[in-house]
Amino acid sequence: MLDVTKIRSDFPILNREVNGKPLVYLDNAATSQTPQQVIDVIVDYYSQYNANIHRGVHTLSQEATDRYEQARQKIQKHFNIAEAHEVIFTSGTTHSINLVANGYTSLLREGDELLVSAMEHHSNIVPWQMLCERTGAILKVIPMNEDGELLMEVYHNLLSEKTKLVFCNHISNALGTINPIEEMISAAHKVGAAVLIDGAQAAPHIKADMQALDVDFYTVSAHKLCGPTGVGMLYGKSEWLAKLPPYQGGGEMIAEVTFEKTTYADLPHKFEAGTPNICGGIAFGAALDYLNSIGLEAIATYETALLKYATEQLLQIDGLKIYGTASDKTSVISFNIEGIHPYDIGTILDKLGIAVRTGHHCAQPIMDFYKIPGTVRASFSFYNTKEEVDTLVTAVQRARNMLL
Ligand code: C6P
Repeated sequence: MLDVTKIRSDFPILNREVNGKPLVYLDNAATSQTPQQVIDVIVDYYSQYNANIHRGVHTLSQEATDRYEQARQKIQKHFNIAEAHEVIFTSGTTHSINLVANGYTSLLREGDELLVSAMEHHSNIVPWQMLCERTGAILKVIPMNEDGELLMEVYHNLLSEKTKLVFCNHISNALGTINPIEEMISAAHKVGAAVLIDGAQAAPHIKADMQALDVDFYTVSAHKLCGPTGVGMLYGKSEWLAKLPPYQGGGEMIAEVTFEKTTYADLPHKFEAGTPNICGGIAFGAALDYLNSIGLEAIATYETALLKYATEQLLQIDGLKIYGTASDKTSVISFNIEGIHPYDIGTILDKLGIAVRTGHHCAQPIMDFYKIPGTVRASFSFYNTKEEVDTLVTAVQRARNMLL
């Protein structure tokens, strides 16, 4: 069991008021809040050892380099990654996916096929569409059913020796579906295709094991797991990272530069041009320490109970429909009330101190599938409580009464 009262005391922001009401923060899928333990690490960096890394011989630079590389090792350990150089620091999931998609330009031929799931965030659609435009490869969609579950039979039929890459989110940000990525990865490998899993929504809930999954690429954004914005990781198997050319040119990513020819640094530096988000990387490591001090299994159990309770309570409201009813699902509830625009509900909830996201959640194809303009999305974290769910339900009921 989690000691949620104690956990909440780690998050200073949870004490604030919004519009004269205690903040009820239910927009965790957009970004999570930051515990004092991580804030302290950020303050410590800027007040004690702010310096550029991998460059200076001076003490501050060495301290910063050590802490940054220790963070890489923490990430390696957390995701059970074979080699530290398979952890590439990026600015987040969007950057990670673009890095891979750009690298594939020289690896694809006209007519090659790429498979994308029907429930992707735009950041796992658009870079691949751009890649297809550059190469003449074809993007095919793995469809889903009304519950927001992928049609796995269709997926297996779509796979062929023409398939070069499959990409899918581990957990959908708009529906909460946990996708059967183990099955997807092993089936893709049978036809020789590589797999990129977008782990942006999964990392705060599931401790994904890169070696057990045997996945080729996996992406994470630190801000979804109690870390800062602007930093994340790309995991890539060494063999794939070696095949991909550098994404950006500049300092840090080179072995030798002359005006005639440049040779590139070894992994991971080949993909880390320029001064990185040093403080962010170190705080990313601290965020993983924080989550591990609570335990991801305990977090998942608590959030699943909260999801069940919130689902039951919200469904008591007349005309409320939930989008995303997969049997395997995490703590995201996307809903609408018949006859009311989601934006109007979100605006009233904000007046009552409740933060939710409204709109298409950067997943317009999902909204097109359900023929809706968007949803209200409440996403729960381990620091949310049953009482906050009750506050949400009462507020949604009130919004309904006002708007209908
Ligand atoms: N989803 C949401 O409110 P970045 O912005 O690069 O850290 O993450 C992009 C991203 C990629 N994939 C998935 C599944 C995501 O959920 C997100 C971010 C936020 O749902 C902000 S749009």
